Amino acid sequence: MKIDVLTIFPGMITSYMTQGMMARAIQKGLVDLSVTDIRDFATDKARTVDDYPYGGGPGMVMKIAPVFSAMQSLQSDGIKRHVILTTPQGRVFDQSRAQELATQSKPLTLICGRYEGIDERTLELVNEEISIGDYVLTGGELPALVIIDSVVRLIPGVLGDSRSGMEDSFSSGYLDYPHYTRPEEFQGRCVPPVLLSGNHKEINRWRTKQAIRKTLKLKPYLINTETLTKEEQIILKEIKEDIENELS
Ligand code: 4GM
Repeated sequence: MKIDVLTIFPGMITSYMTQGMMARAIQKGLVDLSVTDIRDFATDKARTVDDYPYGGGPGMVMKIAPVFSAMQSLQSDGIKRHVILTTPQGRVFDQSRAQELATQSKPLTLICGRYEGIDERTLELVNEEISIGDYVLTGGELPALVIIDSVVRLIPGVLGDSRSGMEDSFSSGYLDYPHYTRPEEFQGRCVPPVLLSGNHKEINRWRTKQAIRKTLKLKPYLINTETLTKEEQIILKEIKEDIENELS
């Protein structure tokens, strides 16, 4: 997957992308990342990328010209891109949008804004505004990295042969089931016995039940009762009975 990032802080992007799974994905050739410093496209001696807002008010606004030139330079290869601007105004990002971005064929371009905002006319270059949540940050770099990380881990081969992000628990629509590793007992706290049973059918059922139970408790809006499998419906009924029994 080809990913371009436009930013005035390229080091923020490269420092994250040269560690761990992201670095591995790049080494394996599964991700072709290029980071463009918007400041390289400023035309004055001071390499200015921001200016005062028309109409007055506090703060600075990111200028359109350097962003336009940086995009033009990218687009010189003639390849159509899916251009994302990370802003608080955008649709809030989630796992299903990550999946869609991971499976679409166009290269991804992420533009990171800074200052109080970006000149509105820059939106002409943008296919989609994405927000990572309803809060304001000093720049779009962290949101861009959040989006890239969540998309890259879904590319087949990134997580390794035995795991697939497309199959991970959140993709099933539920929160993850609880995990345990050695020791079997830590200062009186034991691992649930079913996990030591070696009975994989029972283990899978227990995990599904735990995942549904946790989701029902913490994020009930994630459960779509219309798309549950027969087995999930039975488990959900069981959970509701368990909860009632616990209350009485
Ligand atoms: C305004 C316009 C994204 C501000 C463009 C960016 C929060 C998010 C910025 C921008 C941001 C978010 C920078 N703050 N919730 N600040 O995803 O890039």
